[in-house]
Amino acid sequence: MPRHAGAGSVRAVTTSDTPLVRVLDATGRFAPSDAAERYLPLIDAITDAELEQFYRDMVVIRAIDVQATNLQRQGQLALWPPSRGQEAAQVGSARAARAQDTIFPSYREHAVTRIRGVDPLDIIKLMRGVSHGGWDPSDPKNGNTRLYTLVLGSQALHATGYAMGLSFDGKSGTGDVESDQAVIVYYGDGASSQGDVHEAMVFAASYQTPEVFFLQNNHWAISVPVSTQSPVPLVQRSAGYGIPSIRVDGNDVLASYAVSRVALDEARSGLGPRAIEAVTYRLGAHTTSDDPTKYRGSDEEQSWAERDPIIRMRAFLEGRGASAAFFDDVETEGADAAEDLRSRTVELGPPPASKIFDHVYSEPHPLIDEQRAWRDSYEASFEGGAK
Ligand SMILES: Cc1ncc(C[n+]2csc(CCOP(=O)(O)OP(=O)(O)O)c2C)c(N)n1
Ligand SMILES: [Mg+2]
Repeated sequence: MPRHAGAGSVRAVTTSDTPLVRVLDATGRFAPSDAAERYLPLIDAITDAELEQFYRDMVVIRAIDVQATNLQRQGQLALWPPSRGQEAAQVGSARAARAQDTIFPSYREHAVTRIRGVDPLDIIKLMRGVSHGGWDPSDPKNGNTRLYTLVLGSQALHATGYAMGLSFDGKSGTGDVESDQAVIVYYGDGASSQGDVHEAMVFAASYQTPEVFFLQNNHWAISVPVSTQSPVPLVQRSAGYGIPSIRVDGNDVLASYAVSRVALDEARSGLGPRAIEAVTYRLGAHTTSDDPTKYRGSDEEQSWAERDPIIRMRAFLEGRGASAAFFDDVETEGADAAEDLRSRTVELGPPPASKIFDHVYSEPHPLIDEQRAWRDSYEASFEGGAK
């Protein structure tokens, strides 16, 4: 039983009577649960190329994630929040989103952001402290991906406000699935206890926003287990606001894709918000500043390692006859992406000191101009410039 400072006892979350959408079992066998029934036509329509893409996405982002973790350990980054273990939840939902949709991530959605077109180096810049935001959300190459948000749950309010705007502007609910827009917001089990998330759900339900709340229940909010957050499955929280809510095996990329696709298309068509609880697990540390051995046991980690989403999908693809050459090719792509990220990271260097004055105000400001001029003259007072 995990230890937790502050809680009298760790309660078990009652989950046995909550339907769970699952398509692949832990061994990669096609074994749909009862709750998966309505999604089977959609699953059947997934092409071989798409199946392989899901697997490729998961393997490549894991290689990038492991590389970034190593780069932090080697002093190249201030911090890294690993996504290892959560690839299926992220890849399935991100591949389900349509190009016109807007993504509001938390801070661990490395697979989501990459699928939308964000360069992982932009996340590195954020975690290295050389960029304030990481990327430009208005640049079309970033696929309508808003910035990472470290203030837990605040992105849910941003997403709901944005989704309300889509409705007001007639950019959603017209009946054209190819152009109607929807919003998907990512948050964690810990964030699900934040007031911001609840307020966002109240407004979403009141205004029937074109929005999907995508909760990755990775079982931990740093050292606090999900059983301390709630004695009932978290999917019941959104349901309590009248938002149709579904629980999915977040380590099953096919199930994650299907529930997200349906939820987003329902939301975009004017049926109102939807919520998904993706049950997954953070296999790594909370961030590189955390030591999970202080609060959870290796038995638990081991039992989830056996449900690794990548191993599961690989077994499924092998069962369908995917070639060894395909898997080799994916491994090579992952290794190349990781190596490319490493070399571009070490080339980044420090930001210019004057950058501290940028973006303090959106307009030029005399006080900032004065401070910048002072700093420039101070630097000039050193022979060869300030160190
Ligand atoms: C408003 C706010 N309170 C506290 C924190 C400190 N904090 C950062 S991450 C975290 C745990 C979040 O857990 P969860 O929502 O489950 O997401 P996960 O890290 O597991 O992906 C906490 C408490 C914060 N960033 N923002
Ligand atoms: Mg969590």
